[in-house]
Amino acid sequence: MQSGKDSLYASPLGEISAFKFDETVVKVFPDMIQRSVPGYSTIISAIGLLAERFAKQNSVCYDLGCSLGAATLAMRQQIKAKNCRIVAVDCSMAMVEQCRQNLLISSDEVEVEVLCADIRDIAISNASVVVLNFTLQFIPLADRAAFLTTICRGLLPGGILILSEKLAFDDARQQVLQTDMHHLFKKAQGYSELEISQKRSALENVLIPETFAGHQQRLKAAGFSSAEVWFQYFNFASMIALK
Ligand code: GEK
Repeated sequence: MQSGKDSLYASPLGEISAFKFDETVVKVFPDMIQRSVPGYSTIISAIGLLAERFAKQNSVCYDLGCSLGAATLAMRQQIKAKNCRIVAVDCSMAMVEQCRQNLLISSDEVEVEVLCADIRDIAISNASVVVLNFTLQFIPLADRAAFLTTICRGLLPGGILILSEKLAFDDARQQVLQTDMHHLFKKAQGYSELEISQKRSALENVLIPETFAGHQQRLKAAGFSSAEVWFQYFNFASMIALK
């Protein structure tokens, strides 16, 4: 499938319905995420490098909320460990179908399984790497702690969770500044004021960001020994949590 330019919110919409990862989004997703998430490509490349370092022989790497498989592809390219496989999971059938297509384009030694499932329902075990690249923010707040505990239990000693999220800020001025800078980033990427504001309405109550301090505290409570930011570009950050 040819991936198109994201103009889903370019015309005035009478009623803006809650954002869904459906076929219309799948068609423009690479363009959408690239122009909406500052630093997205840098994070994807780094996920490959982190997987190269942390993937262990005979273990499993998970890409949870894999969308079209960008992080899976980066990991598949870099992993050197023998008999290591990747499990990529997304609950949007439209995403999963296209992800499977994208994975056909090159064949490597690392076996990949793409599952259509809710990431809260899958068993996680024998994991050396778990990736949550801008996915946790879509999980209901009340489910996040238990889900992260399941991930930590499924990780081998010395395993890594790569957690990328849109962040919120306790300080009101920081919150306004970082939000404004993200909007300026989107404008510089060619999105109009109307597109930015309609997309923001569609994501309200769907994407719930939290502060770094909140993430760090909960990761430690879930069993991780440390959690730090390795990359941040305005209100988008990627964290490394070590078991
Ligand atoms: C990337 N990681 O390109 N179970 C499974 N999947 C889910 C769930 C859930 N409960 N909730 C949301 N998703 C990707 C980008 S996008 C981020 C991730 C974004 C899936 C949802 O279907 C979507 O594909 C993905 O999480 C979030 O590196 O669009 O901002």
